[in-house]
Amino acid sequence: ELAYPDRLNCGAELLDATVDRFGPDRPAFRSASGEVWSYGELRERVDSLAHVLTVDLGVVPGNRVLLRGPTGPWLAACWLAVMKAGGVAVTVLAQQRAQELATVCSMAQVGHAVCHADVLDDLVKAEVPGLRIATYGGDSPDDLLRLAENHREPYPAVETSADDVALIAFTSGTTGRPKGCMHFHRDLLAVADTFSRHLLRPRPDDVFAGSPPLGFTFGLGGLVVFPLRAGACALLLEQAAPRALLPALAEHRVTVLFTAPTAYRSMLDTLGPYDTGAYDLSALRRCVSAGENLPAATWRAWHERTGLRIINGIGATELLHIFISAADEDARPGATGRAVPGWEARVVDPAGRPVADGAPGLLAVRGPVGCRYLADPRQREYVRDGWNLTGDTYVRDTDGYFRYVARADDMIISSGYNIAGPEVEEALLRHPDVVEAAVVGLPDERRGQIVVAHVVARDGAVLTEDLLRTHMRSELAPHKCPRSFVFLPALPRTATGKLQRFRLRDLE
Ligand code: 3SK
Repeated sequence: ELAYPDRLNCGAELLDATVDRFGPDRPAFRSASGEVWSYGELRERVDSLAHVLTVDLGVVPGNRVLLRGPTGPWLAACWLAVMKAGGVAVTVLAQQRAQELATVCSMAQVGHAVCHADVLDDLVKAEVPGLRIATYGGDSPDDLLRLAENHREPYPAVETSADDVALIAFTSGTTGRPKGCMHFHRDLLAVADTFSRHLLRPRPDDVFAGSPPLGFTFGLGGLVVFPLRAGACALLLEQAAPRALLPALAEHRVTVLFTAPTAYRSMLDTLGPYDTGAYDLSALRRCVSAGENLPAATWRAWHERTGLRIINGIGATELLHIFISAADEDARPGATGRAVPGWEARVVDPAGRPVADGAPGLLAVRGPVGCRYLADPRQREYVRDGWNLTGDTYVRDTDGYFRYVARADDMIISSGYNIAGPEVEEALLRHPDVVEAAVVGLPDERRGQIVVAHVVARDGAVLTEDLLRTHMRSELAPHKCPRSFVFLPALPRTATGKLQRFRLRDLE
């Protein structure tokens, strides 16, 4: 049971309390260029920024402040400054364009924005009425970092309530319709005190790194909240594509990695078939995968190559971070894991009644963080009787392990058979020349739907429809085998790396 005081400011808890516990000298953030910020330096910078926000920009507690920039120590410092000033951070991705930014600002009633100078254009183009924009990282005389030099004194954190909204995070919109999810100060600590504390078990000498951006709660949690809560260090990489990730893991002796299944596959491709080759990954001790289903084949290949057991997990922007997972000896390839301590999970039918173990149904979870959409009627669909329905179809085994079947609306019904796309994708990925695979159901007069596979072939491989058809017949029952195959150079993904199946359906 998590108990937090009524007066709680997560910025103060993550930063000031950590400095009090571990002292100011330990490293807090690093950047790819090798720059290191100690906890003491981080606190000074955050406090100066919090003064700028309140004195120069007029932010008062409760104001919503958009944060936009590439992942890096300054973006993380701005987030902490907004927290300490009692503001509400509205996080977006640096890649989001004018129209998307206009939508987010209007939905979240954003009055202030802190934006990196390099990505200012789209925010200006968004023409948000009344928006006060402050830039950082540029050469303007009123750049935030220049203004911060005028404020050297400590900033006492605003005494927010544990239940005050601290963060509005937007779902990445795999279906093209974003939703704003509100999270309280206590929620930010709760995800650290459940998943991170019990599964990740970080140490103060850990170095965290990964690919999810800070505008995605997977990244904000894994690369800022969890390391700070543990007094550890985070390497914040602006360029975290898989090709840049491997050298950074080796060079900075990263110990805890957060990334998605595609990045594990692409790193495996670079590493070559037998060992980790040119990359010294010997410091790595924790590898987390979330954001998408992790196929058993990817888990096994990573284990074979590095000796490390990936900590698979399922999380959601609505619930902030990971709520089902398994680590170490408990990890089971092909399963997501069990409910994280502090969370409950079950599988239910459309009426909300639990189904028998082994039968597929809708995943329902509840725990210290709940879904609170910003004025969206879909709230009623997501939360029923206090349980959050994540939109995933799952099976629970008798020993409490949860296995992913598909997104609930991605089940394919063909000639009366229920077919789970991920099972077909796993079989496609077992072909040595397939690097990415996505399966969708397309309308068909005779069968209702047919299974169509979209495949990205390994560079230089000669892969034909006939070869794949033969492979699939040896892997799966005939009704699950794709009727047609489409070869693509890459799969369509959101900026947070999630597959956009609706775009594959639209291809036809
Ligand atoms: O979207 C997800 O899958 C996710 C995973 C982990 C943590 C947070 C999120 C949003």
